[in-house]
Amino acid sequence: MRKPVALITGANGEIGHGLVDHLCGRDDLDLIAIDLNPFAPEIEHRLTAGLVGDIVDVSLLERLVSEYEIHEIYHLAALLSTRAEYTPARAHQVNVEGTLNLLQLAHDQAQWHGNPVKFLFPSSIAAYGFPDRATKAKHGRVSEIEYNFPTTMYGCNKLYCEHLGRYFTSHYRQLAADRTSTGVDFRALRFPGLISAISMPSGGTSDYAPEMIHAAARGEPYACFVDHEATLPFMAMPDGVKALIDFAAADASRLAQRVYNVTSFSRTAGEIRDRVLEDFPNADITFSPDPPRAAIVDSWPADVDDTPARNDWGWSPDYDAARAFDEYLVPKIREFYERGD
Ligand code: AKB
Repeated sequence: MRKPVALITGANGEIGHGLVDHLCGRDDLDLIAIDLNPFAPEIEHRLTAGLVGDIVDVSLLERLVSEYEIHEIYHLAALLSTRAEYTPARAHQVNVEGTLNLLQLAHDQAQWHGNPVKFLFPSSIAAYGFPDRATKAKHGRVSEIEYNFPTTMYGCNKLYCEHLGRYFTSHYRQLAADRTSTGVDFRALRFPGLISAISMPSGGTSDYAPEMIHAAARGEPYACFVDHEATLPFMAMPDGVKALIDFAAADASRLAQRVYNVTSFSRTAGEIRDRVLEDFPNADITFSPDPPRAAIVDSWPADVDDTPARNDWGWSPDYDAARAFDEYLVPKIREFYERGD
């Protein structure tokens, strides 16, 4: 008899640390995880099983379904935007082929146990592509269906996988004689720049915000790779986890779309620097733009319209900019470095 479980991929990552805390200890589903790297101790002991491996390895996924009955998937594993530019073929393999493997697994599992499989997919503001900063500034808040012209491999991967998830939910095997419901319940959130106090950013282009704060807390100089006017939407990591949990719990009948924007607050890099200096007055923060990385940030929206998420499934952030810094980032980052993690 296989155990009914929820599966997290990329559990060691920034979102994974927070999500494992929320998902472990559920009485309806045990929690298993896959990650390329060995699990951090604070994660591993919360898992029923942790498999170290690659989501592109079909034999690993076959081993998984031989032991577990998968009812929910939180697919966090991905190569983020900057890292993906240095290894685009590998990024496509992990971000797209890995996602396809898991969507196929979700379909097959749903056919086996006869229940829909919820597939939570963190997409990104990287799915957008403005031609330049002036157009971005003039346009302001962007809806899900505007400016979907990504300029990075990661953004292309995320946009395509949104469509792939929609296909598996509504059109997979549409010409089959014995066509039934696909059983895949794909749900994607386009996250802004997520800022975590307890895990280091890894390979993202929005990472200048968390990197700046963490460097200040360590007493190290930080040369920001965008200029002080560069603007992005951001979100404190606890809200990122909350959005995934609330979205997963929403009744499917309330969802008018499969892909939703969510955001908390937009800030320029200069405003973030100014806020950091309030708590770290000696922080050595300079601006030394790296033109190609700065151009990626300029192609992403200054703000997103998350009205559909608010209307359809009650999204609302707990942390605005003030609370994010006052009650989460500054105190938790100080604690993180004082503990010597
Ligand atoms: C990145 O910078 O690649 C990510 C993202 C905005 O999706 N943090």
